[in-house]
Amino acid sequence: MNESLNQLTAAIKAGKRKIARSATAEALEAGLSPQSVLDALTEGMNDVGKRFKANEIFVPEVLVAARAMQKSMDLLEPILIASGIEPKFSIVIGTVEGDLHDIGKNLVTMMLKGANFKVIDLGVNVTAETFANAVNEHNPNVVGLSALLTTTMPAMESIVSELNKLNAPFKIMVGGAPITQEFAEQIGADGYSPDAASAVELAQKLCA
Ligand code: B1M
Repeated sequence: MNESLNQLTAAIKAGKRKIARSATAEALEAGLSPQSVLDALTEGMNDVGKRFKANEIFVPEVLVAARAMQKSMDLLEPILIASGIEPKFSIVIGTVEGDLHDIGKNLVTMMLKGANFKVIDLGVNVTAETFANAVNEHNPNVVGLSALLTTTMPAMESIVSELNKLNAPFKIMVGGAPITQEFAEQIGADGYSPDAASAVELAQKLCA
């Protein structure tokens, strides 16, 4: 592989923002394809996801890697769009109504972006109506709901129930500290994941 692409992958893994940006600029100036730069970036984030899942690294390291990824994406995204290379899959994501916790949801969002998902992040305290409007507007492959409070689990249930009434071909995935596989099944979600790395694997599975 080209030296600047190797450097980019290594910079993402180590969370080195400046190097990620300069390696991206170098690769693009050298005429390497935007897709090959994206692949190098995704390889770095994949590795971060695997190590996070294996408890070899923790939230701060993932956040630092995600910021390095963003520096690279700032340069890459306009070029990807101009070349017609669009993410294949999209996800609408948000923290459910009544719940203001977003650190975990943001981590999931960053990892999904690193896996080349288009992410429409609705933020926190998101009502069923806002989710439904976003589904109608963006026609996503997946809708992701996050909840951190036992008191907002009923909101998750009613949002899933409302979304399941929509006549659209998307899947619903849920997560957050109090959520379990059993709860996900009980409320009619299509999948549950316990952490950000598994969330990417689940989203990919739901899109397959
Ligand atoms: Co709050 N809070 N909090 N809080 N807070 C908890 C969750 C709590 C467990 C603390 C405690 O009492 N021990 C408790 C909930 C208890 C319960 O429900 N049983 C609690 C409470 C009670 C409250 C308030 C009610 C406190 C009060 O005001 N009396 C209040 C509620 C506000 C509201 O939401 N309406 C409140 C407020 C806050 C802050 C605003 C101060 C702040 C949030 C800041 C923010 O998010 N911007 C906060 C924080 C930081 C926490 C703790 C300390 C940390 C949560 C966190 O970010 N974890 C938390 C206690 C704890 O966990 N130690 C606590 C790190 C994050 C990376 O993990 O979010 O689990 P997590 O995300 C993981 C996975 O769950 C998964 O992937 C992520 C990454 O691996 N995941 C998904 C998450 N979403 C996913 C979605 C997916 C897939 C996977 O698919 C779509």
